[in-house]
Amino acid sequence: MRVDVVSIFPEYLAALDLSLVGKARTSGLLDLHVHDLRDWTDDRHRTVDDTPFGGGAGMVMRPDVWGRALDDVMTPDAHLLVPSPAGRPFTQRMAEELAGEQQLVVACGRYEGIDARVVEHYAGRGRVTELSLGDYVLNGGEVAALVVVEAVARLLPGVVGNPASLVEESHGAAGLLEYPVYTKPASWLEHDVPDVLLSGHHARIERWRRDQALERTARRRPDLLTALDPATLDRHDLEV
Ligand code: 6GU
Repeated sequence: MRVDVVSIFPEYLAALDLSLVGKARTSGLLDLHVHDLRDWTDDRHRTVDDTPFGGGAGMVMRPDVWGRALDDVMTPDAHLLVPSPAGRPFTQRMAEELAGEQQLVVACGRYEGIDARVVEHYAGRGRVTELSLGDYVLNGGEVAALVVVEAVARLLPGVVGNPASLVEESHGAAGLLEYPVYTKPASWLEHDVPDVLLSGHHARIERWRRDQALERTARRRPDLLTALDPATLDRHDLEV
């Protein structure tokens, strides 16, 4: 997969050299390019923003600069992502869909955002998604670019060493939060690992983990429980 990130702070994306994403790049599974938006400015001050029509606080990013950048970077089948607190919530389902794309282009806005005609223009020619990380305000789209690239890259075949670790995680197919996990030592500061996990009884361990996942989800994310397909629940689940 090819990913292009355009930002006025390309150094912000340096973290994508590290860890699993960094390895995916060096192994050729992820072809990632980070661009400086100012490379597409045409004035001595390398201006990317101006005052908002209609008045109000802050500055808005100019559509002409973004248009030149995106025309250069986007291939005909690119999916354009525009991080914004006003976007659709970014979810694991969205990451799964994006993992099937040929090219993702992330347009990182700053200030009060990008002139709305940019999304309008590219939405008329291809796929465009404005996405939000959650209900809070960040200073720009760079953190969202890091989040999207990491969430999508780990779904690409071969990036995560053991594909089984993608199966039983939070926001996976079960629609539940993940159960708690433990390792050695079995006793630490008077906190003991639950006996069932030391029992070697696989059916009981599996049942205990499912109960924990259900309880956790009910307490922390009741919205996820109500969204579950009742057909995925077994008789025992209804007693938890
Ligand atoms: Cl994607 N961008 C900005 N600027 N703020 C946000 C966000 C994105 N998601 C939540 N807050």
